[in-house]
Amino acid sequence: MKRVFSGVQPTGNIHIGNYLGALKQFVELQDENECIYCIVDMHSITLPQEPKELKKHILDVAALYMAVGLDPKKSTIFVQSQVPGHAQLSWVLTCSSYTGELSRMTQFKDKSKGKESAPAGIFTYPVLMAADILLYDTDIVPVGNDQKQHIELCRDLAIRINNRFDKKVFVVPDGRFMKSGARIMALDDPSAKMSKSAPNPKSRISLLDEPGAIKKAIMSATTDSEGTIRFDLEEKPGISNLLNIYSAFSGLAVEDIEKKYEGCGYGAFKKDLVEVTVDALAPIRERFGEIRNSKELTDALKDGAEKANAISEKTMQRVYKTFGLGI
Ligand code: ATP
Ligand code: LTN
Repeated sequence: MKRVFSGVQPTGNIHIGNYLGALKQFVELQDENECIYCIVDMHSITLPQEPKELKKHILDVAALYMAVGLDPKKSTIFVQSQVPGHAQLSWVLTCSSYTGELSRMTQFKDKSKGKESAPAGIFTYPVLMAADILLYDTDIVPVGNDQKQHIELCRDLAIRINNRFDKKVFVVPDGRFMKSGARIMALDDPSAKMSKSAPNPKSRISLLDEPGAIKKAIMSATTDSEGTIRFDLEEKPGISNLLNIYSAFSGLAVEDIEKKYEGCGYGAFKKDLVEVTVDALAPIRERFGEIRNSKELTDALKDGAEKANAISEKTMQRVYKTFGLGI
């Protein structure tokens, strides 16, 4: 059985990019693997969060994990800050990281914009992510495409430390990416990734959006003037993004969807995509409502933190011993 680990930040409304790129894989993997899914609240404070909002968002993400189909009997679900091992291992890994490699991370460059006042947390963010993964001897990390560089860094750190001590201190993990959901683009600008923080709410579809909001976002999505439904990332990024979303929600191959809509206009295609999306999200919204304020949710997180701590403590003993820390 392989060990799977991944995390989502509690920074706002989870959108269909997060779902199709990451959460959908979480569910697929839970039957055949030992899965550990984290709500990475310590990552979220790399940028200031309003404490009350953060508390709410942590439980929102946990409830969404369960609403999309994660079963706490099969998967371990917990909140990162409840397991001290993440911060402990992060420091050890920080001391094995190079400032050069961290300054080359595209997410750091995008978010810091070269400013002296950029928080140091955005610089060391990928090290904390590597700690999350290595703490659990993870084999597989299901994520969206935007995390490829961070996974590479995590692998480099594991290999570097294993080589230094000439033994397998850490398992070297592999990323896992979806075929049609790995990179969902913004609906209003298909050159940018769909994001929780973009100012235009019509740029994204959140998992808890009402059918009316879903319709508005899809019907106003940016396309092109050619009028044919054809997958072409270079020439037709808007339509290609909608085809990806259609494919990921319906399970149909992109080629089959192209055939289905041969000779049809964008209006008809978009109308059907609204239906496909609304149908896919309705059960998630319903289950979220049932679970969000339940004892089932808080019990699952308590149980998850206990299980995670048990694994984490073992790893930290091994790591401290390897590095000669403690007495
Ligand atoms: P955002 O940029 O949307 O604010 P994020 O990427 O900073 O979110 P998370 O919420 O932690 O941060 O992402 C959770 C998971 O969703 C990650 O595996 C990430 O790769 C994936 N993901 C985020 N955006 C997209 C997207 N547009 N398409 C596919 N996967 C995505
Ligand atoms: N960096 C990720 C969130 C994240 C994560 C992780 C993903 C934090 N720790 C460990 C997978 C494994 C993001 O911003 N999307």
